[in-house]
Amino acid sequence: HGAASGESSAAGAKGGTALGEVKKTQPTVDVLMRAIRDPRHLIFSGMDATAQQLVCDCMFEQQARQGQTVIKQGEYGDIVYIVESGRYEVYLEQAGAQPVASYEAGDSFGELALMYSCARAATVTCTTPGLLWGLDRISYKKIVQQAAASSANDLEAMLKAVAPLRDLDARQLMALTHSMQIV
Ligand code: 1OR
Repeated sequence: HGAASGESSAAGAKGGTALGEVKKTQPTVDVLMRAIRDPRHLIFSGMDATAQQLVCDCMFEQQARQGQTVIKQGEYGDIVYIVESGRYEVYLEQAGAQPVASYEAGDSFGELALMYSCARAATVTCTTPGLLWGLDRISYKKIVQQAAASSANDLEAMLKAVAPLRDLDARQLMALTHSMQIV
């Protein structure tokens, strides 16, 4: 299915495209926003509120069947998931037949392949029928890049207002903006 078949196909097949909004009910939005803001989910929790809202808007629905392998260790992966319902178990080839972790509503998985551009580090299977929400790699990248560009713009506007920096040209201002760090 989608996870193995190219970067945008999974979202495209569900009617969403990269950065395209997918309609959701309020209870689903509540589940997703709570999970996106959950400090355990590093892929989302470090984003600003605008980016978090975009993540929610862009997530697309994926039904999970009982017994389905949602993620297979070693494969290419381009979707991070939030669980709306169902139960999911994590297996590591190196750990044998016993699951090493499990997920249920409000949990998230599949972030490692997106954050570190690596193969799937574990297998995740669905043990009850369930509903997942996915964010594809292209949308994720665009959201992160937009957030970076927008904070660079804010910072540049702030620097422009600082009297001693008023004579910098656009190139110098940009160089300064990009060399600054949050401390
Ligand atoms: P992913 O994109 O690699 C598999 O696809 C997902 O399983 C992974 O992201 C995590 O979200 C999730 N090691 C690797 N992946 C894990 C692990 C795990 N637990 C959950 N996932 N463990 C071994 C650490 C040495 C944790 C065992 C408790």
